[in-house]
Amino acid sequence: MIPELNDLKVIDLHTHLYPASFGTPSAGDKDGLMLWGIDELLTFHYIAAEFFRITPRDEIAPADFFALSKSDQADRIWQALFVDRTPNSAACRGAVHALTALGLDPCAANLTGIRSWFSDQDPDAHTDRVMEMAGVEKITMTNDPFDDNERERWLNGARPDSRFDPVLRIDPLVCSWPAAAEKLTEWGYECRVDFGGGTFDAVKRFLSDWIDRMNPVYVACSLPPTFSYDGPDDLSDAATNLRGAILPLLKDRGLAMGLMIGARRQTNPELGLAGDSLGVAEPHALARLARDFPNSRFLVTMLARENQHELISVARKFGNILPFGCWWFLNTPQLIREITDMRLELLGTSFVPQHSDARVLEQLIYKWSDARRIVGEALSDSYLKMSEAGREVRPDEIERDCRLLFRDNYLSFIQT
Ligand code: RAT
Ligand code: ZN
Repeated sequence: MIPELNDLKVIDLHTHLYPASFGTPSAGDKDGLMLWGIDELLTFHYIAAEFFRITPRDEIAPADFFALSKSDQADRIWQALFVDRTPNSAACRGAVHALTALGLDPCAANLTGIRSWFSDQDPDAHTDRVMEMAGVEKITMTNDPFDDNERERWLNGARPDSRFDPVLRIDPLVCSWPAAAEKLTEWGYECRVDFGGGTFDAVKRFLSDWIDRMNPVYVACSLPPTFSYDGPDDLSDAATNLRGAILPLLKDRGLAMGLMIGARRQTNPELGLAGDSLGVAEPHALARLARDFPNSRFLVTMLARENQHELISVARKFGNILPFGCWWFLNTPQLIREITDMRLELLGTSFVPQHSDARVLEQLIYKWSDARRIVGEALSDSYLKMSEAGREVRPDEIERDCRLLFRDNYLSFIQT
Protein backbone atom coordinates (compact mmCIF):
# COMPACT_ATOMS: atom_id res chain seq x y z
CA MET A 1 0.00 0.00 0.00
CA ILE A 2 2.85 2.37 0.82
CA PRO A 3 5.82 1.41 -1.38
CA GLU A 4 8.13 3.65 0.71
CA LEU A 5 7.57 1.28 3.62
CA ASN A 6 8.73 -1.82 1.78
CA ASP A 7 12.32 -0.64 1.49
CA LEU A 8 12.58 1.13 4.82
CA LYS A 9 15.06 -0.33 7.30
CA VAL A 10 13.26 -0.38 10.63
CA ILE A 11 14.53 -0.24 14.19
CA ASP A 12 12.94 -3.06 16.19
CA LEU A 13 12.74 -1.49 19.62
CA HIS A 14 11.83 -4.55 21.70
CA THR A 15 12.71 -8.17 21.10
CA HIS A 16 14.04 -11.13 23.04
CA LEU A 17 16.67 -11.95 20.40
CA TYR A 18 20.40 -12.40 20.94
CA PRO A 19 23.46 -12.73 18.74
CA ALA A 20 25.29 -16.05 18.48
CA SER A 21 27.92 -14.72 20.91
CA PHE A 22 25.40 -15.34 23.72
CA GLY A 23 25.37 -19.05 22.88
CA THR A 24 22.82 -21.08 20.94
CA PRO A 25 21.35 -24.53 21.64
CA SER A 26 21.92 -25.47 17.98
CA ALA A 27 25.68 -25.29 18.65
CA GLY A 28 25.43 -27.52 21.71
CA ASP A 29 25.08 -24.74 24.29
CA LYS A 30 21.88 -26.07 25.88
CA ASP A 31 21.03 -22.82 27.71
CA GLY A 32 22.33 -20.59 24.91
CA LEU A 33 20.21 -17.47 24.48
CA MET A 34 20.13 -17.14 20.70
CA LEU A 35 16.97 -18.97 19.58
CA TRP A 36 16.51 -19.75 15.90
CA GLY A 37 15.44 -22.56 13.59
CA ILE A 38 12.44 -24.81 13.22
CA ASP A 39 12.39 -26.36 16.70
CA GLU A 40 12.41 -22.96 18.40
CA LEU A 41 9.90 -21.51 15.92
CA LEU A 42 7.40 -24.26 16.61
CA THR A 43 7.87 -24.43 20.38
CA PHE A 44 7.54 -20.63 20.74
CA HIS A 45 5.24 -20.08 23.69
CA TYR A 46 2.43 -18.41 21.68
CA ILE A 47 2.19 -21.64 19.64
CA ALA A 48 2.75 -23.97 22.62
CA ALA A 49 -0.30 -22.40 24.31
CA GLU A 50 -2.40 -23.39 21.28
CA PHE A 51 -1.04 -26.94 21.41
CA PHE A 52 -2.10 -27.35 25.07
CA ARG A 53 -5.61 -26.11 24.27
CA ILE A 54 -6.22 -29.04 21.95
CA THR A 55 -4.15 -31.76 23.58
CA PRO A 56 -5.90 -33.70 26.35
CA ARG A 57 -3.94 -34.00 29.59
CA ASP A 58 -4.15 -37.77 29.45
CA GLU A 59 -2.39 -37.69 26.07
CA ILE A 60 0.47 -35.59 27.44
CA ALA A 61 0.51 -33.32 30.51
CA PRO A 62 2.45 -30.02 30.26
CA ALA A 63 5.24 -31.18 32.61
CA ASP A 64 5.80 -34.32 30.50
CA PHE A 65 5.73 -32.29 27.31
CA PHE A 66 8.38 -29.87 28.59
CA ALA A 67 10.54 -32.84 29.65
CA LEU A 68 10.78 -33.93 25.99
CA SER A 69 13.68 -32.74 23.83
CA LYS A 70 13.01 -29.56 21.84
CA SER A 71 12.86 -31.54 18.60
CA ASP A 72 10.35 -34.01 20.05
CA GLN A 73 8.23 -31.09 21.27
CA ALA A 74 8.42 -29.50 17.81
CA ASP A 75 7.41 -32.80 16.13
CA ARG A 76 4.34 -33.09 18.37
CA ILE A 77 3.35 -29.49 17.69
CA TRP A 78 3.86 -29.83 13.93
CA GLN A 79 1.67 -32.91 13.82
CA ALA A 80 -1.08 -31.48 16.02
CA LEU A 81 -1.30 -27.90 14.76
CA PHE A 82 0.12 -27.96 11.22
CA VAL A 83 -0.81 -31.41 9.91
CA ASP A 84 -3.90 -32.54 11.83
CA ARG A 85 -5.31 -29.00 11.94
CA THR A 86 -5.18 -25.91 9.77
CA PRO A 87 -2.49 -23.53 11.06
CA ASN A 88 -4.59 -20.40 10.63
CA SER A 89 -4.08 -18.67 13.99
CA ALA A 90 -1.81 -15.61 13.85
CA ALA A 91 1.08 -17.42 15.59
CA CYS A 92 0.91 -20.57 13.44
CA ARG A 93 0.38 -18.58 10.26
CA GLY A 94 3.48 -16.59 11.19
CA ALA A 95 5.57 -19.78 11.27
CA VAL A 96 4.10 -20.80 7.89
CA HIS A 97 5.00 -17.36 6.50
CA ALA A 98 8.61 -17.57 7.76
CA LEU A 99 9.10 -21.08 6.35
CA THR A 100 7.68 -20.10 2.97
CA ALA A 101 9.86 -16.99 2.81
CA LEU A 102 12.92 -19.16 3.46
CA GLY A 103 11.90 -21.48 0.63
CA LEU A 104 10.81 -24.31 2.95
CA ASP A 105 7.67 -26.40 2.61
CA PRO A 106 4.90 -25.37 5.05
CA CYS A 107 2.91 -28.46 4.05
CA ALA A 108 5.65 -31.00 4.80
CA ALA A 109 4.38 -34.19 6.40
CA ASN A 110 7.27 -34.14 8.88
CA LEU A 111 10.18 -31.89 9.83
CA THR A 112 13.09 -33.95 8.49
CA GLY A 113 13.83 -31.84 5.41
CA ILE A 114 13.21 -28.51 7.13
CA ARG A 115 15.43 -29.48 10.06
CA SER A 116 18.23 -30.52 7.79
CA TRP A 117 18.07 -27.16 5.93
CA PHE A 118 18.41 -25.28 9.20
CA SER A 119 21.27 -27.46 10.39
CA ASP A 120 23.26 -26.36 7.32
CA GLN A 121 23.01 -22.67 8.29
CA ASP A 122 25.63 -20.75 10.19
CA PRO A 123 23.77 -18.86 12.97
CA ASP A 124 25.69 -15.64 12.49
CA ALA A 125 25.35 -15.47 8.70
CA HIS A 126 21.73 -16.58 9.05
CA THR A 127 21.13 -13.59 11.36
CA ASP A 128 22.33 -11.25 8.60
CA ARG A 129 20.13 -12.96 6.06
CA VAL A 130 17.00 -12.83 8.21
CA MET A 131 17.58 -9.17 9.13
CA GLU A 132 17.98 -8.37 5.46
CA MET A 133 14.78 -10.24 4.55
CA ALA A 134 12.82 -8.53 7.34
CA GLY A 135 14.33 -5.10 6.58
CA VAL A 136 15.51 -4.68 10.16
CA GLU A 137 18.53 -2.46 10.79
CA LYS A 138 18.76 -2.86 14.57
CA ILE A 139 17.50 -5.52 16.91
CA THR A 140 16.88 -4.21 20.41
CA MET A 141 17.41 -6.91 23.02
CA THR A 142 16.00 -7.55 26.51
CA ASN A 143 18.88 -8.12 28.91
CA ASP A 144 18.07 -9.30 32.39
CA PRO A 145 20.78 -9.21 35.08
CA PHE A 146 18.38 -11.03 37.43
CA ASP A 147 18.44 -14.08 35.15
CA ASP A 148 21.39 -16.21 36.31
CA ASN A 149 22.06 -17.65 32.88
CA GLU A 150 22.20 -14.25 31.18
CA ARG A 151 23.99 -12.58 34.09
CA GLU A 152 26.84 -15.09 34.00
CA ARG A 153 27.29 -14.60 30.25
CA TRP A 154 27.70 -10.82 30.65
CA LEU A 155 30.04 -11.29 33.64
CA ASN A 156 32.09 -13.70 31.54
CA GLY A 157 32.48 -11.11 28.81
CA ALA A 158 29.72 -11.91 26.26
CA ARG A 159 28.86 -8.73 24.35
CA PRO A 160 26.53 -8.06 21.39
CA ASP A 161 27.82 -6.86 18.03
CA SER A 162 26.62 -3.67 16.34
CA ARG A 163 23.47 -5.29 14.89
CA PHE A 164 22.08 -5.58 18.45
CA ASP A 165 21.29 -2.87 21.01
CA PRO A 166 21.09 -3.94 24.68
CA VAL A 167 18.28 -2.94 27.05
CA LEU A 168 18.68 -3.31 30.81
CA ARG A 169 15.57 -5.05 32.12
CA ILE A 170 14.80 -4.54 35.81
CA ASP A 171 11.37 -6.02 36.61
CA PRO A 172 12.28 -7.31 40.12
CA LEU A 173 13.46 -3.87 41.27
CA VAL A 174 9.97 -2.49 40.69
CA CYS A 175 7.73 -5.53 41.08
CA SER A 176 9.35 -7.85 43.63
CA TRP A 177 11.11 -5.58 46.07
CA PRO A 178 11.90 -7.73 49.11
CA ALA A 179 13.25 -10.47 46.85
CA ALA A 180 15.24 -7.98 44.74
CA ALA A 181 16.73 -6.40 47.89
CA GLU A 182 17.99 -9.81 48.99
CA LYS A 183 19.51 -10.46 45.58
CA LEU A 184 21.27 -7.10 45.48
CA THR A 185 22.65 -7.68 48.98
CA GLU A 186 23.88 -11.13 47.94
CA TRP A 187 25.72 -9.47 45.02
CA GLY A 188 27.42 -6.94 47.32
CA TYR A 189 24.95 -4.03 47.07
CA GLU A 190 23.77 -3.93 50.68
CA CYS A 191 20.01 -3.11 50.63
CA ARG A 192 17.45 -2.84 53.40
CA VAL A 193 13.96 -4.09 52.71
CA ASP A 194 12.56 -0.92 54.35
CA PHE A 195 14.75 1.26 52.05
CA GLY A 196 16.70 2.51 55.12
CA GLY A 197 20.47 2.98 55.39
CA GLY A 198 22.12 3.52 52.04
CA THR A 199 19.59 1.47 50.07
CA PHE A 200 18.90 4.04 47.36
CA ASP A 201 22.65 4.44 46.85
CA ALA A 202 23.03 0.67 46.60
CA VAL A 203 20.26 0.41 44.00
CA LYS A 204 21.84 3.26 42.04
CA ARG A 205 25.26 1.60 42.18
CA PHE A 206 23.77 -1.68 40.97
CA LEU A 207 22.06 0.09 38.06
CA SER A 208 25.15 2.12 37.24
CA ASP A 209 27.38 -0.95 37.18
CA TRP A 210 25.03 -2.75 34.80
CA ILE A 211 24.60 0.34 32.65
CA ASP A 212 28.38 0.55 32.38
CA ARG A 213 28.59 -3.14 31.54
CA MET A 214 25.72 -3.30 29.02
CA ASN A 215 25.63 0.20 27.59
CA PRO A 216 21.83 -0.07 27.14
CA VAL A 217 19.77 2.15 24.86
CA TYR A 218 17.08 2.35 27.56
CA VAL A 219 16.07 0.62 30.79
CA ALA A 220 12.85 -1.41 30.84
CA CYS A 221 10.36 -3.00 33.11
CA SER A 222 7.21 -5.05 32.58
CA LEU A 223 4.46 -4.26 35.06
CA PRO A 224 1.33 -6.12 36.12
CA PRO A 225 -2.11 -4.63 35.47
CA THR A 226 -2.28 -3.86 39.20
CA PHE A 227 0.71 -1.49 39.02
CA SER A 228 -0.07 1.76 40.76
CA TYR A 229 1.78 4.98 41.43
CA ASP A 230 -0.09 7.66 43.27
CA GLY A 231 2.23 10.61 43.49
CA PRO A 232 4.76 11.82 46.07
CA ASP A 233 2.86 10.36 49.04
CA ASP A 234 2.68 6.86 47.58
CA LEU A 235 4.76 4.70 49.93
CA SER A 236 4.46 1.40 48.04
CA ASP A 237 7.77 -0.38 47.34
CA ALA A 238 7.49 0.27 43.60
CA ALA A 239 6.80 4.00 44.07
CA THR A 240 9.53 4.37 46.71
CA ASN A 241 12.17 2.73 44.55
CA LEU A 242 11.15 4.53 41.35
CA ARG A 243 11.16 7.90 43.11
CA GLY A 244 14.19 7.35 45.35
CA ALA A 245 16.60 5.52 43.07
CA ILE A 246 15.54 4.34 39.61
CA LEU A 247 14.17 7.48 37.91
CA PRO A 248 16.80 9.87 39.38
CA LEU A 249 19.61 7.53 38.30
CA LEU A 250 18.19 7.13 34.78
CA LYS A 251 17.88 10.88 34.50
CA ASP A 252 21.53 11.30 35.53
CA ARG A 253 22.56 8.70 32.98
CA GLY A 254 20.36 10.21 30.24
CA LEU A 255 18.29 7.04 29.76
CA ALA A 256 14.58 6.64 29.01
CA MET A 257 12.44 4.14 30.92
CA GLY A 258 10.45 1.52 29.00
CA LEU A 259 7.20 0.53 30.72
CA MET A 260 5.28 -2.50 29.47
CA ILE A 261 2.06 -2.56 31.45
CA GLY A 262 -0.59 -5.24 31.81
CA ALA A 263 1.04 -8.69 31.82
CA ARG A 264 -0.62 -11.00 34.32
CA ARG A 265 2.09 -13.54 35.01
CA GLN A 266 1.50 -17.24 35.51
CA THR A 267 -2.27 -17.42 35.13
CA ASN A 268 -1.59 -21.09 34.42
CA PRO A 269 1.83 -21.86 35.95
CA GLU A 270 1.92 -25.37 34.46
CA LEU A 271 2.42 -23.83 31.02
CA GLY A 272 5.58 -21.88 31.90
CA LEU A 273 6.09 -18.90 29.57
CA ALA A 274 2.89 -19.88 27.76
CA GLY A 275 0.95 -19.48 31.02
CA ASP A 276 0.92 -15.67 31.20
CA SER A 277 -2.16 -13.63 30.32
CA LEU A 278 -3.25 -10.01 30.62
CA GLY A 279 -5.35 -7.64 32.67
CA VAL A 280 -6.76 -4.15 32.24
CA ALA A 281 -4.53 -1.59 33.97
CA GLU A 282 -5.20 1.84 35.43
CA PRO A 283 -3.43 4.47 33.27
CA HIS A 284 -3.71 7.05 36.06
CA ALA A 285 -0.41 5.65 37.42
CA LEU A 286 1.30 6.51 34.15
CA ALA A 287 -0.12 10.03 34.08
CA ARG A 288 1.12 10.61 37.64
CA LEU A 289 4.60 9.37 36.77
CA ALA A 290 4.80 11.55 33.66
CA ARG A 291 3.59 14.55 35.67
CA ASP A 292 5.84 14.03 38.71
CA PHE A 293 8.92 13.31 36.58
CA PRO A 294 8.65 15.79 33.70
CA ASN A 295 12.34 15.37 32.92
CA SER A 296 12.11 11.58 32.64
CA ARG A 297 11.08 9.91 29.39
CA PHE A 298 8.73 6.92 29.25
CA LEU A 299 8.44 4.53 26.32
CA VAL A 300 5.10 2.88 26.97
CA THR A 301 3.12 -0.05 25.68
CA MET A 302 0.01 -1.53 27.27
CA LEU A 303 -1.24 -5.06 26.82
CA ALA A 304 -5.02 -4.81 27.15
CA ARG A 305 -7.04 -3.69 24.16
CA GLU A 306 -9.21 -1.80 26.67
CA ASN A 307 -6.24 0.37 27.66
CA GLN A 308 -5.29 1.60 24.19
CA HIS A 309 -7.58 4.60 24.06
CA GLU A 310 -6.61 5.72 27.57
CA LEU A 311 -2.91 5.37 26.79
CA ILE A 312 -3.37 7.66 23.80
CA SER A 313 -5.31 10.19 25.85
CA VAL A 314 -2.56 10.27 28.52
CA ALA A 315 0.13 10.55 25.83
CA ARG A 316 -1.68 13.58 24.38
CA LYS A 317 -1.11 15.32 27.72
CA PHE A 318 2.54 14.38 28.19
CA GLY A 319 5.27 14.73 25.57
CA ASN A 320 7.52 12.62 27.80
CA ILE A 321 5.41 9.54 26.97
CA LEU A 322 6.03 7.75 23.66
CA PRO A 323 3.45 5.00 23.02
CA PHE A 324 4.88 2.05 21.13
CA GLY A 325 3.89 -1.26 19.62
CA CYS A 326 0.94 -3.64 19.60
CA TRP A 327 2.25 -6.05 22.18
CA TRP A 328 1.81 -9.83 22.38
CA PHE A 329 -1.96 -10.58 22.32
CA LEU A 330 -2.45 -7.32 20.38
CA ASN A 331 -0.07 -8.35 17.62
CA THR A 332 -2.78 -9.59 15.25
CA PRO A 333 -3.73 -7.87 11.98
CA GLN A 334 -7.16 -6.78 13.17
CA LEU A 335 -5.90 -5.23 16.41
CA ILE A 336 -2.83 -3.63 14.83
CA ARG A 337 -5.14 -1.93 12.36
CA GLU A 338 -7.60 -0.76 14.99
CA ILE A 339 -4.89 0.58 17.32
CA THR A 340 -2.89 2.23 14.53
CA ASP A 341 -6.00 3.97 13.17
CA MET A 342 -6.77 5.26 16.65
CA ARG A 343 -3.21 6.48 17.18
CA LEU A 344 -3.00 8.19 13.79
CA GLU A 345 -6.28 9.99 14.43
CA LEU A 346 -5.30 11.19 17.89
CA LEU A 347 -1.51 11.47 17.81
CA GLY A 348 -0.71 12.11 14.14
CA THR A 349 2.67 10.53 13.47
CA SER A 350 4.03 10.95 17.01
CA PHE A 351 4.15 7.29 18.09
CA VAL A 352 5.89 4.02 17.22
CA PRO A 353 3.38 1.66 15.58
CA GLN A 354 5.09 -1.66 16.15
CA HIS A 355 7.91 -3.70 17.64
CA SER A 356 8.29 -7.43 17.00
CA ASP A 357 8.78 -8.94 20.48
CA ALA A 358 10.42 -11.76 18.54
CA ARG A 359 12.00 -14.52 20.63
CA VAL A 360 13.02 -16.64 17.67
CA LEU A 361 15.06 -15.02 14.92
CA GLU A 362 12.91 -16.01 11.92
CA GLN A 363 9.83 -14.44 13.53
CA LEU A 364 11.24 -11.09 12.36
CA ILE A 365 10.26 -12.09 8.82
CA TYR A 366 6.51 -12.35 9.34
CA LYS A 367 6.13 -9.86 12.15
CA TRP A 368 7.69 -7.05 10.11
CA SER A 369 5.94 -8.03 6.93
CA ASP A 370 2.58 -7.87 8.76
CA ALA A 371 3.48 -4.58 10.43
CA ARG A 372 4.54 -2.88 7.19
CA ARG A 373 1.40 -4.02 5.39
CA ILE A 374 -1.13 -3.14 8.07
CA VAL A 375 0.41 0.13 9.22
CA GLY A 376 0.83 1.01 5.53
CA GLU A 377 -2.89 0.48 4.96
CA ALA A 378 -3.78 2.64 7.95
CA LEU A 379 -1.40 5.38 6.85
CA SER A 380 -2.69 5.34 3.32
CA ASP A 381 -6.24 5.66 4.59
CA SER A 382 -5.22 8.67 6.65
CA TYR A 383 -3.77 10.30 3.49
CA LEU A 384 -6.98 9.60 1.63
CA LYS A 385 -9.00 11.35 4.32
CA MET A 386 -6.58 14.28 4.23
CA SER A 387 -6.93 14.49 0.48
CA GLU A 388 -10.72 14.51 0.83
CA ALA A 389 -10.24 17.40 3.24
CA GLY A 390 -8.37 19.27 0.49
CA ARG A 391 -4.66 18.53 0.94
CA GLU A 392 -2.68 15.95 -1.00
CA VAL A 393 0.33 14.31 0.62
CA ARG A 394 3.67 14.68 -1.19
CA PRO A 395 6.03 11.72 -1.77
CA ASP A 396 8.75 13.29 0.39
CA GLU A 397 6.20 13.66 3.18
CA ILE A 398 5.23 10.00 2.95
CA GLU A 399 8.88 9.05 3.23
CA ARG A 400 9.36 11.33 6.21
CA ASP A 401 6.27 9.92 7.95
CA CYS A 402 7.45 6.33 7.47
CA ARG A 403 10.86 7.18 8.88
CA LEU A 404 9.30 8.94 11.86
CA LEU A 405 7.03 6.01 12.65
CA PHE A 406 9.51 3.17 12.19
CA ARG A 407 12.79 4.82 13.26
CA ASP A 408 13.10 8.50 14.04
CA ASN A 409 10.43 9.00 16.74
CA TYR A 410 12.10 6.30 18.77
CA LEU A 411 15.68 7.33 18.04
CA SER A 412 15.12 10.96 18.95
CA PHE A 413 13.14 10.01 22.06
CA ILE A 414 15.88 7.81 23.51
CA GLN A 415 18.59 10.33 22.61
CA THR A 416 16.93 13.49 23.94
O1 RAT B 1 5.66 -11.41 24.21
C1 RAT B 1 6.27 -12.22 24.91
O2 RAT B 1 7.01 -13.05 24.42
C2 RAT B 1 6.05 -12.22 26.39
O3 RAT B 1 6.33 -13.46 26.87
C3 RAT B 1 6.91 -11.32 27.22
O4 RAT B 1 8.25 -11.64 27.08
C4 RAT B 1 6.84 -9.88 27.06
O5 RAT B 1 7.01 -9.49 25.76
C5 RAT B 1 7.85 -9.19 27.94
O6 RAT B 1 8.79 -8.57 27.43
O7 RAT B 1 7.69 -9.29 29.16
ZN1 ZN C 1 8.81 -8.83 25.33
